[in-house]
Parts: sequence; structure tokens; C-alpha cells
Amino acid sequence: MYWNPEYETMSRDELADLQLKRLKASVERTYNSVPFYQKTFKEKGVTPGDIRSLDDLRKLPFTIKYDLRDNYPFGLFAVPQDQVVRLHASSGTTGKPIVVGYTQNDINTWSNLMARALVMAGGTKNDVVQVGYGYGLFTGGLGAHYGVERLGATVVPASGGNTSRQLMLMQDFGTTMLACTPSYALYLAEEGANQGMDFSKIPLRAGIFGAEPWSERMREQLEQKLDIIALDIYGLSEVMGPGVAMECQDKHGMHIHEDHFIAEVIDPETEEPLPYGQPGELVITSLTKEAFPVIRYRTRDITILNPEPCPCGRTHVRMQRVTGRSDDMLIIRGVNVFPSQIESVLLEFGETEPHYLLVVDRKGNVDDLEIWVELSSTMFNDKVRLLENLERRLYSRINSVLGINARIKLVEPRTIPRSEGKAKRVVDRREI
Ligand code: DLL
Repeated sequence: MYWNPEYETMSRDELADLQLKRLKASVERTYNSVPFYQKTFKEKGVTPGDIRSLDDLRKLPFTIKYDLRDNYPFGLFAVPQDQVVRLHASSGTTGKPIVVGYTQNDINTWSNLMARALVMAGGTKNDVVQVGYGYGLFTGGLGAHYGVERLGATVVPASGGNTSRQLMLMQDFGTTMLACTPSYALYLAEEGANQGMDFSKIPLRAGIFGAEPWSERMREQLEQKLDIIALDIYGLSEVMGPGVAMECQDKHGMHIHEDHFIAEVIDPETEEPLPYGQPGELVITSLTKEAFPVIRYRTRDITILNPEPCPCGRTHVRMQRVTGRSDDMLIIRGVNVFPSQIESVLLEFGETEPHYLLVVDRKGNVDDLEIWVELSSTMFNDKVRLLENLERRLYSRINSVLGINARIKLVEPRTIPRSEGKAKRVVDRREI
């Protein structure tokens, strides 16, 4: 029932000793090999030698997404390229993605942590795990894939999409565990039901759902419609990918793998660390990563840490469901989208004004994005044919830059409300 019992159930004191030892080594190595960290440490007037206790972590500077963007693509790597065996990438705040790298040891650690996550959900060698997260630069597919192989279970690398085929594989291969986004799982459940599938008659028994926010209400629906136990998994590319934290079958928050990561929660405004139990922004420091270590990385995800002992016997702190973000990132059909990315596309087109509104909804369990774009007054008088053409061009540009399908709605000049303070760019009508 544990994958790494010695680490998953170690006493808090032993864990603190291990964390301090690993923290010192990681900070030292990161500082010595990445000029960016030498610069930020100097600005804060600290050196690796200042880390004498775990509390000293708070002396170190934060790292943010902009730092990753500014050092695009490989500037924050801590090993020479000949030791990097894999790259992944995810959306940045502008047109360029953020890039992360892994050594062979990093891939081994990640595979182990994903195997640990599968075991938390009751996984064994006998399972058939269908991975419905996208394969590619996104960390979801390959991250889960390697974990299933490490566990010794059978992986079905279905990747995302192609719903009828997913349902067919699930029935024919006897899938016992499903790993995909919770919204896609709900879509699969409803499509299956439409096709007359009875999920209580197939071996499927557990779901490992993450990469986007979801709710207890969605858990109830998924468990009932798919006849499974549905568990939450958290992670982000910058820190590794899926499997930074995983919910156990007690279903009260996700254990953060504290033998590999230190978690803090801070007030996003004052940047002060908050005590356990208070909501704030999750900040993560990696302890064992080689190619792409992170020091006090601000995830922007809002959560609460709970150190109470867990009935499952694991001693690692639990994070509650992510309830929101302290920036404006949206997750649309599993793709991270920043309004600023859409804004820069609109600015490439002279025919529109930089006034826009993103209207997000969930239709039949699938996210729907409509972009309202204000026409310039000269364009407004143009022929329908020209406007349709503009709509098409905007659609394909947004599709190629962001990798999402969005409906474009051109609106008359001066119809999008102007604001006197912060512009309101997003209307999110999703109820999850
Ligand atoms: O979404 C990694 C992942 C893949 C996690 C598969 C779980 C399963 P990114 O694309 O870099 O990486 O997006 C990371 O997604 O900062 C959160 O805002 C959000 N997110 C991830 N997991 C959850 C979750 C992957 N369980 C960003 N609940 C994070 C809520 C989540 N939000």
C-alpha cells in the first residue's frame, strides 16, 4: 500500500533532517551552476552558506514565471546539455513557452513519484492504466506513462482526445485506472452513457484526475457516473510535472512529496510566509532535481496546507484542492492560457482595437472560449466578407500561437466596457 514506505511514513523529525540535508546540497549546487541564482542571491545579500536550518529558507529570493521567460530557453538549467535527456514546455505569459529539462536521474525520480501516486490510488502491477493526458511537450502524458511502467502495471498510451476510441480501448483492454483531466473524464462518462456503456460492468475502478481545478461536486459525479474512486493529482511543469502531490484514498487533500519538495504558503501581496491552515499562494523548492532545480518557485496556485496526521499513515503534509490563482492564468481544456498572450495576437492585427473580453463557459463538460474583439471604427464599416475573413485569420493565429480553438466574436467599436482601474478581461461562467 506504499511505494516508498521508508520515505512516505518517516517521522516529521527524520523528514526535517532529510529536507535540510538535501536543501543545503541543492541550493549550493544550483547557486554554483546557474548565474541567474548568483545574481538574485546577491541582490538579497545571501549565500548558500546562510542555510543552517529549514527556517533559513525564507531568507532566499523567490523565483517567478517571468524569470523563466527571461532566461528562455535553457538559461536556468543547472547541468550541461549533454546530461539533459528530455525537454518539456508549457505556456508562458507571452508567445514563447517556458522550457524545462530533465537528467536521467530526474526522469527516474519523476517516474518513482508517479508510481507512488498510482499506489496511493490503489494501483498494483495488475492494473491497466489508460493515460488520457496529452503526450508531447505537455508533462501530463509522458509523466504518467513512465510512472505506470515503473510500477510494472500496463500502460495504454491513449493520449488526449478521440473519445470513441478511448471508450473502445477502455472496454476492450479492460482498463482499471484512468488518468486524464477531470473535465475530460466527465465528457467520457457522458459519451459512454450515450453510447449505452454501463461503467459498472467494466473493470474501471480508479481515476487520477488533475491539471486543472475541479470540485467535490465533480468528484461525486465522476465517482457515480464512472463507478470509480476519483482522486486529485497536482503538479506543474516548472517543478516537475504531474505528481508533485497526490491525494490518498482518505480524500482529504493531496500529500506533497516532501522528501523531494519543500512547500510553503505565502501571502501573495506581502510575500510573507503564512502558518499552516491559512489560505495563500503555494511556493515550492525542489530538493533533488538536477537539470532544472527551483528555489522558492511561486506557483500562483492558492491552497491551504494541512500538517495533521493522515489516517493513511503517510506523514507528508497535505494541500487542499487548488481554489484559484493569484494571477490571471486560465486553464481551458487543459491548456494554460494567459490573457496577455491573446492580447499580443490582437496587437499584431491592425484591424482591431486592443479592447477584448474572454468569455469562458463549460458546455456539456467541455470548456468553451469566446473572444470578443472590438473592431476599429474604419473596419466596422467594411463588408461582411472582409469581417468574416478577419475572424478566420484571428481564429487561426490564436490557434497556432496558443494551441486552442476559440470562437471569435467581432463587436462594434466602444462596446466592451472600459474600466478605470484594472481592466476586466475575463468572464468565467464555468461552474465546476
Ligand atoms: O498541468 C501538470 C499536470 C499534468 C498535473 C497532469 C496533473 C496532472 P502545467 O501545464 O504546467 O502542468 O500546469 C500547471 O495547472 O499551476 C495549476 O494551476 C494547474 N493544476 C495542475 N494540477 C491541478 C489540480 C500540469 N489537481 C498548473 N487542481 C498548475 C487544480 C491544477 N489545478
